[in-house]
Amino acid sequence: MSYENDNIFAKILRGEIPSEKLYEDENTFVFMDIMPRADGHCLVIPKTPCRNMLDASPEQLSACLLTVQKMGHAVMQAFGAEGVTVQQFNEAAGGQEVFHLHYHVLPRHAGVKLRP
Ligand code: DGP
Repeated sequence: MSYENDNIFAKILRGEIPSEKLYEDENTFVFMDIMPRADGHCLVIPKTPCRNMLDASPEQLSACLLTVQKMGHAVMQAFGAEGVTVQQFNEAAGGQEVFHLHYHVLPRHAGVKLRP
């Protein structure tokens, strides 16, 4: 499976459609999910083309996971969360809808379920 430049997250990276940016560094970009399943639900993506985790280079994987960790700490502090769930989907059969690698970072509170 190849990378397609017209996916929605590529358009966000190019500034062609708006997003609510939380964080950015040389290699990664973080923005709020448009359909949040928890307050503070955000997405971590690499700035370079990558279809999903199966397609990722070691550099893309490590950059994303370092930013996921950073955002985990940040959302726990910002949203008073007691934990963080990290989700990541690969290919349509694996639940992926947008074909640019992304990690969901979901602040969690004890006893509160994720919204569908
Ligand atoms: P998935 O590929 O299954 O991990 O789901 C894609 C996620 O991306 C889903 O939680 C909704 C989010 N999303 C889809 N389109 C947009 C968009 O245009 N802007 C933002 N901020 N998020 C989007």
